[in-house]
Amino acid sequence: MPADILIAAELRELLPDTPVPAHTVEWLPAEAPTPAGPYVAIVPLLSRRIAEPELDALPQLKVVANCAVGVDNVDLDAANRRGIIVTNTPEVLTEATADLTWALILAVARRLKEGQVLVAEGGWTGWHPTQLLGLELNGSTLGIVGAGRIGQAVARRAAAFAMRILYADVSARPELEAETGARRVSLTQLLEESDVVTLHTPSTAETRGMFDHECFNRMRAGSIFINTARGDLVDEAALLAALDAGKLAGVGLDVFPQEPSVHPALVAHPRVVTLPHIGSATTHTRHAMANLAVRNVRAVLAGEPPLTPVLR
Ligand code: 8YV
Repeated sequence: MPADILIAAELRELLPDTPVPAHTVEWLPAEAPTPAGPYVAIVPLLSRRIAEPELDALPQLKVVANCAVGVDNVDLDAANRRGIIVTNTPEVLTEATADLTWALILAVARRLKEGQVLVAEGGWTGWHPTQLLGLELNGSTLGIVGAGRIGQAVARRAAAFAMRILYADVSARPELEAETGARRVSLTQLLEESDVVTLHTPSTAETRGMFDHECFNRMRAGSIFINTARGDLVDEAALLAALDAGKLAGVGLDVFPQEPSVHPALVAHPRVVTLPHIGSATTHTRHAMANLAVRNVRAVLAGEPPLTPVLR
């Protein structure tokens, strides 16, 4: 049977040989363009753009099962116009991404990159009472921009560090407030009062570039900025300016506007921790993401409702 399903080749080792019974898979290498043909389903990674030209070339397509919670690589309106279902992989990656956010918060607050370099390069001459002093999280304020699933999971972990929690979101989260004491405030108040600001909003036409000069100017002197959401939420020039001006004590980034390229000034900066987009990179979570994407394909092809549709 000719292949009728396209799946990103990088997912092959996470999936069974025949992930969708009665269908044949063409494993699509990262560097290969999206082919034209009578394929009925595609499981792309975030790195593959699925927009008008790709959809025009796939006239039989029923479902785009993105293997990511973010769907900024998919033109949702173009899919919608053609009646193509788009699904994503929420829930399964929430805890892993929240963990990684905390890895960055801790690494930046306690200056791990500088400490590691000091030891590795032989510059450590001994214990010193004012060496590498960082931010005491206990009693500090954590500002969560975007209190969706991941933002909320980050907030729940803050209780263990006795942090005061603020969040800015279009929706109130009464359950989160009851559970963690988090308080909903405006973005402006959050920026002015937080010692650590962490981004958890999706990348949309409304949020792209939202973190600009004005936002960084409003942040407290000596605060910390963390982004495990999407690189294009941040105006990188504004971020670099805030670092140069000494406004930010440190920055932790897992995502960048032009991945996999990372601005050399960020890589070189002693107070900036840069990671290669590994928020969801645990064995458990990556298996769960790949399997959820494929279960969405199976459901749609069987004429059932998808498990995790992206609603427009
Ligand atoms: C993925 C992510 O690792 O799910 C997302 O939106 O950013 C990450 O969890 C990556 O996008 C896989 O395609």
